[in-house]
Amino acid sequence: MSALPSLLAALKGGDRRALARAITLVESTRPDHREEAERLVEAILPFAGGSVRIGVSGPPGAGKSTFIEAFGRAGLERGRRIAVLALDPGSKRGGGAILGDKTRMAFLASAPEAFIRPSSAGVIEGGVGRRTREAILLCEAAGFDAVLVETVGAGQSETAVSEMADMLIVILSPAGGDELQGLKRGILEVADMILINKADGELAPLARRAEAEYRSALRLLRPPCPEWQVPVRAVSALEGTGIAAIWEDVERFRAVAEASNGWAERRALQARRALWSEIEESLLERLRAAPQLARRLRLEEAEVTAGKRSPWAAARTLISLFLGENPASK
Ligand SMILES: Nc1nc2c(ncn2[C@@H]2O[C@H](COP(=O)(O)OP(=O)(O)OP(=O)(O)O)[C@@H](O)[C@H]2O)c(=O)[nH]1
Ligand SMILES: [Mg+2]
Repeated sequence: MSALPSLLAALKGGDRRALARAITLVESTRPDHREEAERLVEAILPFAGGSVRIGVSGPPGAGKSTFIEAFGRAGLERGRRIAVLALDPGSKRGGGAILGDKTRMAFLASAPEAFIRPSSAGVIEGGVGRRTREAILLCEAAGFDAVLVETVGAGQSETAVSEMADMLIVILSPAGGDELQGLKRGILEVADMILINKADGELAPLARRAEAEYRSALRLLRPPCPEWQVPVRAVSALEGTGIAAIWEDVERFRAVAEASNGWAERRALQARRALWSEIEESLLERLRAAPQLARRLRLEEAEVTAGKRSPWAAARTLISLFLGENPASK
């Protein structure tokens, strides 16, 4: 009765509707879906891995979607098949942001060689979906050779996206001179490439100045990949200036990272980290939902809150109970 074999065949054939269905299945939290999704992901693993995974992060409104539209278009012209996973926490506001992205990426949305998937707010945590990693694998199995993941850089999300991307492109707008301070430092540390967008019209001189500023700021930071000098470029996503050339940077980055084995190492490290975060999240989920623990969980929590019991001891008791051990015998 399972529809899995036909879904798998359609997916491998590059069918975009099958890909959309597969991602929905993988994002589903229903236990029966989960089991099927896991089997699907296992089955496509041998066909995945063949793309360049590009994270596109940056502050709200910097022009990430506009960049992806222009960059994706340039990629299609180079014969690439482009998949876009847009993880917009703004979509919490309703369907607005998703519709916005569809219009901002109008060309890609209608191109037969492209696939766009805006993820709903429900599956997004910290700007990155819990199942984005699997969604990337599905895109690869469907034959997409560049997967672009858009996420708002709001603290942790750029690190989360750098956990699944081969290359992280950070998009900044020229206006915020004080962007350099505080907040954005984290983003600069994980960036493999920095683009100062909106280098057009009145903003062009500002963009050039920001370009020089970021370049010198970067000299004080250790690059994420030692062999790679992080490029800083002023571009205009709206007018397309400097956008097509970014594909050369991507290819150069790949060549450098592959030569030093950094490419494979990064992916291996990411897979290992994904395993551990999966273990952590699943264990916690099961512990929180364990019926035999429910009453005791509330009790211990109340005692800890009231300062009558240490969190340390309470956690140990709860974990022992969860594992079916006798908490008294420690
Ligand atoms: N002048 C100029 N405006 C741009 C450029 N790129 C984007 N914009 C404008 O900036 C605004 C935000 O662009 P988006 O592409 O939606 O930015 P975003 O970073 O995806 O925004 P969020 O996803 O909401 O965080 C829009 O009004 C764009 O038209 C550019 O290169 N030059
Ligand atoms: Mg956007």
